[in-house]
Amino acid sequence: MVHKTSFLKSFMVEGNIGAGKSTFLRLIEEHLPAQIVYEPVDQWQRVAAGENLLDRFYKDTKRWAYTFQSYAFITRVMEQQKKASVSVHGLQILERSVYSDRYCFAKNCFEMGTMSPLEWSLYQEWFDWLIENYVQKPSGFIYLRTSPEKSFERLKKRARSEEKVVPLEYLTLLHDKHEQWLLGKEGIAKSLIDVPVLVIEADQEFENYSDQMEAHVAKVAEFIEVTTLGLPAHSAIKSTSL
Ligand code: TTP
Ligand code: MG
Repeated sequence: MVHKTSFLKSFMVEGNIGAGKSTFLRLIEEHLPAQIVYEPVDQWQRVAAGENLLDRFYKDTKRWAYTFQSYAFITRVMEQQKKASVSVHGLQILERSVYSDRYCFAKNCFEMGTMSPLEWSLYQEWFDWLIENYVQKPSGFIYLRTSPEKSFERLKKRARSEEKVVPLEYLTLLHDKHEQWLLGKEGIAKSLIDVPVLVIEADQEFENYSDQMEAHVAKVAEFIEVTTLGLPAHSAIKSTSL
């Protein structure tokens, strides 16, 4: 999130937990002239007084969901602004956004009953105000789409200790939320409906497969070019440079 006066164009990489967003962005960073903003998950793991908020959240979700979602929002804003202030590019590509916080995670917490109706109502009230007044509309979403089973497999492989308790069922719920939001455009703010979405099918491994990754990079480059310059898709240059 950047203040509305920002000149930066921003694209958000979305997708389930373990989809491979960080890995994807590390590889994108090698090919495209854009500033990459990673999600501040390390900040969620080390907060004040030596406490780990991500761990608290998974161990007692009902107690910590609202706190976690509030802190996730504010740290995302802080990280993006900090990066924007030193950016040499006119373009940012971010790992996730305040929109997936809300339309996937916070909404899911409310539906699962780990966020109370009061907390959900407070969350939406300040969220709407901040979005309306301080958030620049994203130029596009890049949806790294995986099956819940593949996200689960990758999550197990990377073995982030706080996530030991995450079951496949939870990833399935979050997968459905991503689909409803990014593909179905269900229940989202009017201002987001026309934001273009690029779907990258990502069940197939891309980390050590340069052909696969090159194809993804080319798609992302074309998407950014078409979206920011308003060109018809077929006229975009099919190369990895912008
Ligand atoms: P993700 O934002 O999905 O990031 P990731 O690094 O797990 O994904 P990838 O492998 O694709 O890079 O989630 C980070 C952790 O934070 C994960 O345990 C889920 C949790 N989380 C929430 O509980 N609520 C939220 O709103 C967000 C954004 C994350
Ligand atoms: Mg990540």
